[in-house]
Amino acid sequence: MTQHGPALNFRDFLDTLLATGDAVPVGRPVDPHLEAGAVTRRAYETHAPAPLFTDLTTGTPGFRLLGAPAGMSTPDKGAYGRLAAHAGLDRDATPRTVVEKLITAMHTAPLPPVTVTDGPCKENVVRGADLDLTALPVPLLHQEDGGRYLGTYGFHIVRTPDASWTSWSVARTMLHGPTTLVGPAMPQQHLGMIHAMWREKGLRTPWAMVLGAPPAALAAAGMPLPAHVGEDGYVGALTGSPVEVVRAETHDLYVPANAEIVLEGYLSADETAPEGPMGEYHGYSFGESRPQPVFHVETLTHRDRPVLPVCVAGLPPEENHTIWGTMISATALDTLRTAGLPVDFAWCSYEAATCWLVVSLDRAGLRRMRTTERELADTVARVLFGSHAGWLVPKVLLVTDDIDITDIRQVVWALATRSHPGTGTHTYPDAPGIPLVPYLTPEEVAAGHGGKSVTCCLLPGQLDGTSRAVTASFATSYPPELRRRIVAEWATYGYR
Ligand SMILES: Cc1cc2nc3c(=O)[nH]c(=O)nc-3n(C[C@H](O)[C@H](O)[C@H](O)COP(=O)(O)O)c2cc1C
Ligand SMILES: [Mn+2]
Repeated sequence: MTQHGPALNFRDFLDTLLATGDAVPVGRPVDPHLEAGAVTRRAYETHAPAPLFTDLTTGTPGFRLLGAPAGMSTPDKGAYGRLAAHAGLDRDATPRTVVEKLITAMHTAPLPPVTVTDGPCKENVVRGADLDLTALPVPLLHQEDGGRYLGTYGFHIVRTPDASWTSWSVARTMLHGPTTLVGPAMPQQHLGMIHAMWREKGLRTPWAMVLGAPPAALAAAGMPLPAHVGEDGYVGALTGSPVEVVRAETHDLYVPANAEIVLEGYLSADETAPEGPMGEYHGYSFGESRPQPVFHVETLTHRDRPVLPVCVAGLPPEENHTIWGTMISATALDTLRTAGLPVDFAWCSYEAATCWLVVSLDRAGLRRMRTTERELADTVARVLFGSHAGWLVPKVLLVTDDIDITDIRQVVWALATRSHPGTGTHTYPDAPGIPLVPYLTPEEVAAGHGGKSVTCCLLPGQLDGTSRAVTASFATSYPPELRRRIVAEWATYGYR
């Protein structure tokens, strides 16, 4: 018996998407070389269902690809339906419901995984001379890419040498050879931290990568939870059920038992190879490769007719925005609240490509702070930019809670009408940040800090409650009784 349900079983997640029409079985042969990526790209950009490619023109027969596993849908289907399923919620869940559930789970006791002796991920075990990753239908996602990417929607599993901390984290991996992959392990990310611990001992890092993982596990692995917090126990807290894991074939790491595909091996201590370029989350490809660590695969295990999920990074919305951005929103909101700031909500607008976080402030709480704009911006910067999640966020926008920050039109209106071009933006050149941000100078990239800001979208007087501004809109400019009647009788005005 393996555990079921869309949040804890990728195959069930896929079946639910197919049943609701939010995934489509692609009924024609498709080439993994660019064609699957192009179809997936178009699906993201038109909010179309996730394409399930079952008939691939190259690669080991039986393997399938699922593009856009957490792409956006059209509102009639539940725009955030695929995201919501990752958090164990119904298709019609709002961003706020998802984020609050993620935060509640952060304050719930971890529910560690349970070990089972067998699972669907062991239906096929490939090793030795039979192992050739290059024979799999690994897609070339964009014509600019420096290689074929196997791991775009999977997570790494590593454990500290003292076994006190197991980390599940999402980061991309590119094919390098028949049994090798190459990909980033940044020192600020937990994969890089744990890799450094093994390297210091002169040892290679036991490693596994899970593809087609339980969606809740993938989401947790894309979430900047603090160091030494196990994402595996967080998934249990989030879903209310411990994840079923099974021992790897090659070493003592444990992997989700119902995963579609598992790669087992090690991360070599010092070996690197060129990786990239790849079309990335910010919406650009920079046309150069960088040396990154090499991952050695000793064993491949997979389900029958396995499904490889594929994220084709680029212009929003794709999973770096819908999953990563939402997970950053939750951890950042929790950090700001815990610091005692009067924060209503925090949201990485998908349209901003995980390059900004909008924070809405409770108006009464803001007045009680008796603060200045400068002080407020500095406090937010200090609290946020010093955190693991805040390292990922280059720009912050502050607005009051009359703005629904999950509606980009309202955010644009606030940014245009409330932030002063001369005094509204406060910069933090010493704050450390992720070096992948497109506008950073080479000097800032090398230094590891700079290019970070807090923009206050606050009208004069909004801090002390003396602002005379009243929004002119349907919601605010008419008596409630009149609005209710108009809505109820809308068709009688000639509207269908
Ligand atoms: C689809 C997707 C792709 C991602 N790709 C990378 C990546 O290539 N490198 C990286 O450092 N982080 C990547 N991330 C973000 C990390 O998963 C995220 O920052 C997470 O917090 C890292 O785990 P850690 O906090 O345990 O280090 C990606 C996230 C998602 C959802
Ligand atoms: Mn972590």
